[in-house]
Amino acid sequence: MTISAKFEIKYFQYLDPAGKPVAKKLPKVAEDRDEMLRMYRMMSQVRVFDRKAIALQRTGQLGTYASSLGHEATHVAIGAAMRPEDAFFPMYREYGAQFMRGVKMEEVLLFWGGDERGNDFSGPKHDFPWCVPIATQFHHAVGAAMAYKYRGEKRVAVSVIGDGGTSQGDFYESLNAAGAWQLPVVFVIANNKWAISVPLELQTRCETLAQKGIAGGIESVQVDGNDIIAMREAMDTALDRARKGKGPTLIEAVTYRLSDHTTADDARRYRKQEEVAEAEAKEPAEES
Ligand SMILES: Cc1ncc(C[n+]2csc(CCOP(=O)(O)OP(=O)(O)O)c2C)c(N)n1
Ligand SMILES: [Mg+2]
Repeated sequence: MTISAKFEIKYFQYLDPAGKPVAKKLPKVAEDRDEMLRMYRMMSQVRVFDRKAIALQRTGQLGTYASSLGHEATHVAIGAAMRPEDAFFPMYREYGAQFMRGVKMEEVLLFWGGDERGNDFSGPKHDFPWCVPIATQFHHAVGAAMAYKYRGEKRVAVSVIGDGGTSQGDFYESLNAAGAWQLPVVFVIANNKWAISVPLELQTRCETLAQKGIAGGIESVQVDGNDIIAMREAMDTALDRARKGKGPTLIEAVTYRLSDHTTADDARRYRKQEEVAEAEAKEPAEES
């Protein structure tokens, strides 16, 4: 017996849960005070927005709402790293990324209030609208990336999927096509440990979600999704690779959904308060 192939998944983390550096050398972005402030400011803003949106729903002024509580570092780093000419293919809770790209808070509220004009949001017109059919946004991103490669444009398609979404056929098909054709696309898995009431351990027997990209021949990494520096560095590296024609990257951002799935859910019915408390201690935008 010989070994045909061997793989490993690297894990990137620069900050501990208290925000103290754990690595000897930090990436360059950590020295850019203005950029770090821009990202932290947005993490705070999106958290305040989130609280307000839930209050609006609870008082009957918003139809329903998918919270982004706990995902702030993952989302903000995505939006902060992208260029305007790149295209973003969201799912339904990545407001931090979208605000960074010029989407307005009132446009998110219009959408969740059932007004389709919310989908005609500010920011780059080539960005895609919110996508509720799980995992289909990965196909859209692959299609756009194919066009960029065909036309020789130095643009990157970026999409986000949940841990639950990685069980969908669309997810695997997208990884396969992007790997086979070496497309300029960055796939981010926001692994928040839950797909509504289904915990990650019932979703898959994979040790990491990042390793799902290996089968597609894709550069695949796992990152502390609550660490804005690690997330930003992973995005910068992936976008740079894609722009240089070096192909796609899959980033698994390990985070936690601190909220209910949406305002139509009550997570207390299916998960333990101790687990949530443990995750709260590691959340990315601690309020004092
Ligand atoms: C194709 C499809 N099947 C089922 C649903 C219903 N649904 C909405 S959200 C969701 C769970 C998604 O979980 P995950 O991918 O982990 O994303 P999260 O909401 O945790 O960010 C499901 C099954 C859907 N929207 N689309
Ligand atoms: Mg999830």
